[in-house]
Amino acid sequence: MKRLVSCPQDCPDACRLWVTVENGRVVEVTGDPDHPVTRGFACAKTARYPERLYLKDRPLYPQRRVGGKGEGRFVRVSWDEALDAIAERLREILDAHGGEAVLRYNYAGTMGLVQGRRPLLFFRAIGASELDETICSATGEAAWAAIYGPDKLGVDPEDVPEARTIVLWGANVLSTNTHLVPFLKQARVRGGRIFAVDVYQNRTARFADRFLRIRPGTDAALALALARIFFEEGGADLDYLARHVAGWERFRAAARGWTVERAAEVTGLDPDAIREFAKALRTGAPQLFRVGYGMTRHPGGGNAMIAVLALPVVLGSWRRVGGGALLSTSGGFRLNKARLEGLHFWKNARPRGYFRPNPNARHVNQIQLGRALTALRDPPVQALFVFNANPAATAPNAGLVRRGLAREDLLVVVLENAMTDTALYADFLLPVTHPLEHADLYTSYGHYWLSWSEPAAPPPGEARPNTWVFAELARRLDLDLPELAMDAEAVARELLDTAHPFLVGTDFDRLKRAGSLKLDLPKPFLPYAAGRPDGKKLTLPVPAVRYPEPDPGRPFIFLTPPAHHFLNTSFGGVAALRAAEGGEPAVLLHPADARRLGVADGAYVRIENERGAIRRRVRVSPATQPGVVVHEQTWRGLDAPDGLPANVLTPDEPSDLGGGSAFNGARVRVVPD
Ligand SMILES: Nc1nc2c(c(=O)[nH]1)N[C@H]1C(S)=C(S)[C@@H](COP(=O)(O)OP(=O)(O)OC[C@H]3O[C@@H](n4cnc5c(=O)[nH]c(N)nc54)[C@H](O)[C@@H]3O)O[C@H]1N2
Ligand SMILES: Nc1nc2c(c(=O)[nH]1)N[C@H]1C(S)=C(S)[C@@H](COP(=O)(O)OP(=O)(O)OC[C@H]3O[C@@H](n4cnc5c(=O)[nH]c(N)nc54)[C@H](O)[C@@H]3O)O[C@H]1N2
Ligand SMILES: [Mo]
Repeated sequence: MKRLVSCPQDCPDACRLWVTVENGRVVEVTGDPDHPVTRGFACAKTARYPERLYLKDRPLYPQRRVGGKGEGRFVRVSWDEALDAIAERLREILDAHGGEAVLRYNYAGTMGLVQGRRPLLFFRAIGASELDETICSATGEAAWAAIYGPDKLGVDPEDVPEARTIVLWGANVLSTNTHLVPFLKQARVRGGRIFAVDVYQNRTARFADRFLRIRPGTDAALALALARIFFEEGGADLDYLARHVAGWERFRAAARGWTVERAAEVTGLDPDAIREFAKALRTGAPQLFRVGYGMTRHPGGGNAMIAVLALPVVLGSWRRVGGGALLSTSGGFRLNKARLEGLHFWKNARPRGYFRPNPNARHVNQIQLGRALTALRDPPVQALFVFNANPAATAPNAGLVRRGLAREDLLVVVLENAMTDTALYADFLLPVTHPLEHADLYTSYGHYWLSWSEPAAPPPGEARPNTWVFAELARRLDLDLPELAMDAEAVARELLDTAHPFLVGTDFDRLKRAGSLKLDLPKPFLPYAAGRPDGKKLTLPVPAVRYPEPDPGRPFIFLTPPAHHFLNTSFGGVAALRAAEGGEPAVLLHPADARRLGVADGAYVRIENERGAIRRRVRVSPATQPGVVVHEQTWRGLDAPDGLPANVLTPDEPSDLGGGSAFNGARVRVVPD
């Protein structure tokens, strides 16, 4: 039997996949040839779903901890036993400390709106601490909003073949957005030129026609120098700026200080390479800037992104099909989310029993989970529910996260369909369905297709969907939450009940029949051709240029970008994908640094800073640059030689904008082992 489903992963591609099922098990996965973005190919990761779904250590039954915290020793219990015990402890906590003593930690293990977002309603009902979901896109979002306003509307990837100069700026699309590549190749066939701006020579850098290897965290300097050239030598669209943009004169004045020579000094780029890049941009309209979040994951990353996102505004690129910027397309999906996550409880709900919605509940920034678990008082966090995430590996300052998870008095409940570093710390490990085993509605952040997905195969063991687990807990707390009992189809109908013009033609029945439907975007789609979609002007703020200063005590920048064969840690259990990544985590070290440190290719080093230390094998490679150690992500601690994830070294101080993560701001020492 074959079924057409949506790929649930946290990835811009949001593919449609054909899944072959035999004897109730998924045995093969291929890309849907009829989907205009998936175009018939599955990536290296999803092709491995047949292994990923049925890993030997997948939790199949509810389990209760018997060993010490973090040891991962469990006994099987029944669902009733697990849920009764969790509910009893929750009642004690709610009685003694109130709702804020309960914290959720969730992210995008599934992009499905039902299993991804609906569980939040349970936490809002009991007045739990709020989690600010900042780990990935918060800084980029804030930078986008500063110029373009609240709606994130990127260039339609299907228009990319129209672009003539394409910049892949801090976006390793050959690994992280592979379904954009056919569009890039089409643009190239039509005469388009492709530039990559990155810190190390990844797959995208090798694919590009020109690669600019920039020092980490210095993008604002390059962007301002380019802007200066556009204003002084031509390219700036003064008509567009005058009509549709506020603040551009101040931006122009700020750029004036950034000569090519000064930018070259800061960025480490060759001045002629900057001039050539500027010339290609100002003479090669339409220009497309495909920007990634990598450059935002720095202490000054938000402002760096503002500087880069200003370029298509200065050039007036948005006026032409294929021109502009593409960070995310998520703002196109104007679903009716009023009731999805329980935010409506904050309006006029009357408290009764444990139903105590609290619009003033304290906020916990997710990148500071370790601090929240170890330092918060009044009340301390007493119960943590983890779903759709693996923070013991993926959150910054992971050593502190682990110390928090190891607290004897903290109830840790983990909902999982795979074994993870976090699951090892669970008091109760609850088996949940994989998204190929439940129905859900999917949007995308890399294209404009909405999709509906039905289960391809039955769940193994006693796995249940997230929403079932929270509905059962709600019942045990006498919470009357009919929303948690609604099936996925009913939730999807509610989400699609909107009058937004992008969704007028998309009712649920039509979507169910088609499987996937494109939003009704205006044709041609030129969202910022005449200012913001809401009629206001765009704004060009003056970016604060802040780049890494030398730090003799910690001379290396520790860069942790995504690995080609992983999707965060979601495929970490698949041996073939670990093998494709080299079998064990390794770091790239530049030959000059390796010589200086006396480290040979294949040797082990200690990488350390004030937060902790990890042991890794070295690959000596000119793909990185002197002073930068690259550790591709995200390996589970479970698979590292020392049992520790790279994130024990990364900072939990937020970046400059939006409270987002600054993983790539980590500074370290490298010591031969
Ligand atoms: N194969 C694979 N695909 C994925 C993922 C994965 O783990 N693996 N993760 C998914 C997720 S959750 C996300 S958010 C996206 C992320 O996808 P991307 O946006 O591509 O990834 P980033 O982490 O943002 O890093 C992109 C690039 O930024 C570079 N970079 C880091 N610092 C700087 C800098 O200061 N300046 C410049 N110019 N470049 C810099 C990194 O070297 C890296 O090559 O990918 C998704 N797709
Ligand atoms: N050093 C460093 N760290 C990083 C990054 C980096 O660039 N550098 N990237 C960051 C980024 S961009 C992101 S987005 C975060 C991601 O970090 P996480 O959100 O922790 O992502 P994953 O590790 O993939 O964990 C998702 C988990 O959800 C589970 N899951 C899948 N479907 C379901 C379901 O239906 N129900 C439940 N309960 N679970 C499910 C999967 O099995 C998986 O274990 O990591 C961040 N961490
Ligand atoms: Mo992400």
